[in-house]
Amino acid sequence: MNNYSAKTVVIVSLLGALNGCAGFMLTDEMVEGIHQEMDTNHDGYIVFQEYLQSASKGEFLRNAKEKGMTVAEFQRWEFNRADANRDGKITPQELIALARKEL
Ligand SMILES: [Ca+2]
Ligand SMILES: [Ca+2]
Repeated sequence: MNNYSAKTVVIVSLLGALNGCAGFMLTDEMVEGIHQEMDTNHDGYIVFQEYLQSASKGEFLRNAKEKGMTVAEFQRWEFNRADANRDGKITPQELIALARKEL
């Protein structure tokens, strides 16, 4: 569980970049590492269910409020931002592209 909270902080920083709460450079290798940790069944993709486990309810709620969305709306919106080709799976390449775009 210690791992889990460290991972959560990094992911919130990564995907929260648009909200202005990020600010440090992530290398491709670091993003790949984040992807591997979020991909809990290790099939090479992050699906929506795995994404939902990447942050606590409180963090999702805080981010949703900042955007003026419900938690469900925010989660769908954020997942779709990362899932560039809308196939329901986030690849390491898609996560790297998102990180490059936002940082
Ligand atoms: Ca997976
Ligand atoms: Ca995809």
